[in-house]
Amino acid sequence: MKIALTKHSALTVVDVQNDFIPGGALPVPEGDKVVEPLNKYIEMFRRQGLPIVATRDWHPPNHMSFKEYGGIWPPHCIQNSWGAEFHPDLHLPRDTIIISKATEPDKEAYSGFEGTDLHNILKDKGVRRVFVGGLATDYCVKNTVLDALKLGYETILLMDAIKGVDVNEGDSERAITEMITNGAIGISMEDIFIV
Ligand code: VGL
Ligand code: ZN
Repeated sequence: MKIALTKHSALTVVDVQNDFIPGGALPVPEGDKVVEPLNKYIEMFRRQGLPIVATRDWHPPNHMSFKEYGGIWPPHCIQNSWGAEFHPDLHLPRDTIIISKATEPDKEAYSGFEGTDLHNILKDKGVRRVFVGGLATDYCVKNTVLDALKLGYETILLMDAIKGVDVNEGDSERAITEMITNGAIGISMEDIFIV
């Protein structure tokens, strides 16, 4: 599957934060493995002068997704903590558009579009095609991709730059199937060509 990096393209790097990396509070198995391929995608988009977005889970200390507040997760990605920082090896350019989500105590938001300005920002830049990679395949990547599709973006899933939590065995595989069924196009680095 070949896919063009058109001038209407943008990269979205989802939640590559310390807490989602082995050693963090909510580690995604092999989560660190997405950093190297994502750096290559980042460089590809940067060279073409295309927008790069990085979403981040940005929870208050009393967020409803945390176990002690009735949720299912250990506390993670608390605003301004080490765990909420982007992985130190992720080479985000200075002008990266940072999107903080799930910032309110009583609202969960797995998607980078939910309760944020992301759609408006991309629309203003004339973006029609979004390339999505990062963490976690079965939560924030999935919800971001499904929202992008609903909003009418051509949505490209970067198969070589995603990892899932797999709370239940097979969750990531099922998430990939769901994204593809809904219209996402799964590609790898070598499928991209520059026009
Ligand atoms: C995520 C679980 C809880 C994610 C965020 O970024 O996929 N997963 N909060
Ligand atoms: Zn979270």
